[in-house]
Amino acid sequence: MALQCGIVGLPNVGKSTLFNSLSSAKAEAANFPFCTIEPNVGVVTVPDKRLKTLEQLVNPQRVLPTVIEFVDIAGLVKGASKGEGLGNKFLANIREVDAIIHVIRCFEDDNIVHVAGSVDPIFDKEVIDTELQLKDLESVEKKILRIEKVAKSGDAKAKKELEVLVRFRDGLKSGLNARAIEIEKEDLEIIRDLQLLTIKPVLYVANVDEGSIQTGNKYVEELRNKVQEENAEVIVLCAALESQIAEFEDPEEKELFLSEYGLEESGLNKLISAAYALLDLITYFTAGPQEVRAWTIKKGWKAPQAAGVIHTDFERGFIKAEVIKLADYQQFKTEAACRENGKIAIEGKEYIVKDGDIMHFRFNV
Ligand SMILES: Nc1nc2c(ncn2[C@@H]2O[C@H](COP(=O)(O)OP(=O)(O)O)[C@@H](O)[C@H]2O)c(=O)[nH]1
Ligand SMILES: [Mg+2]
Repeated sequence: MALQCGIVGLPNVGKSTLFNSLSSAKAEAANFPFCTIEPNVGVVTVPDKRLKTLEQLVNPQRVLPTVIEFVDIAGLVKGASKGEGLGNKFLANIREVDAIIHVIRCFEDDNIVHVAGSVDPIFDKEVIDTELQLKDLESVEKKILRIEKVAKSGDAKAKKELEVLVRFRDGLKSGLNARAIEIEKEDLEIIRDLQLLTIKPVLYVANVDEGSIQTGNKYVEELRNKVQEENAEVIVLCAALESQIAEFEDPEEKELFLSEYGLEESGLNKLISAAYALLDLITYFTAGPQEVRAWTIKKGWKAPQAAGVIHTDFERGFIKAEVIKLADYQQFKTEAACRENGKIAIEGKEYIVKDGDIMHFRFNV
């Protein structure tokens, strides 16, 4: 279940540089079939220190991390919602992704043309936001036209729908992203079919110059202040530097290089982890002599659904799950020792899988 994050932003802000660093970053675990699926779609392993811990305990033949996909979505310019610059195609690309990574230029470089003439993160953000909002507005207004008549005839359900839609129309018109418009959870159904672009979770990447990765700069501050109202995260990195970091194969050399810049981990790692959290994803593990493996599920999933990620048979024929906590595995070292010490919990269909659980499913088909 690889979820996709779409990288969006104005031209020349560093999207492709970032995307290329993500796709050329050496996979953290050996044997991982790392690849670029299409020229603009890359599969990225999710860095997870717990895999190393498990590998040392279990000593398996192979280790498989979990992945997410990144899509380099080019071509978003002012007027995209009206079809400018291949606008519709790229807006359609955004519709398909699960979350948005909005790259904003926060570096100065006279050699690199800024589409609007000067570096201005808030302006840039608003150009993109506006295009997406206009497209959403179009979808909302279409649906309003469809149900208005029914609502006016007194149909209670249609009336309620209309009320919610009008709230979205007015919000979007006033420059709000759909995600910032308050709505009752049960009313989300009303707009689900519209697949609004600005309701997707978002995080911002402030692409800064090398000198500002630790301290940030005035552009980053502006951006941070601005996105506070959306409760969104801002990841500060230097895309140009990331593409160098991504080239290191030797982890020690890489660490040394990072420490020269006062960094503990690469910006890419930070970005991948943040994207994972943004998507509301958690990881559980399976561990055996053949394979230690990380699996991605949504927060809140119950055991059978989680088992279904491995194989649909596991879900259909689910009987029970044996669960070990990583801390217990670390303390007792082996599965057998965990069992002897009562550290394997037997859980049923209602068990909600927790981040970091080590799972063993029993099933019958
Ligand atoms: N100085 C500097 N230049 C960058 C950085 N990131 C990207 N660039 C340059 O900006 C130009 C546009 O980058 P690109 O990734 O193609 O932008 P895109 O249009 O958003 O995909 C290229 O010449 C990059 O080398 C950065 O962090 N610092
Ligand atoms: Mg590009």
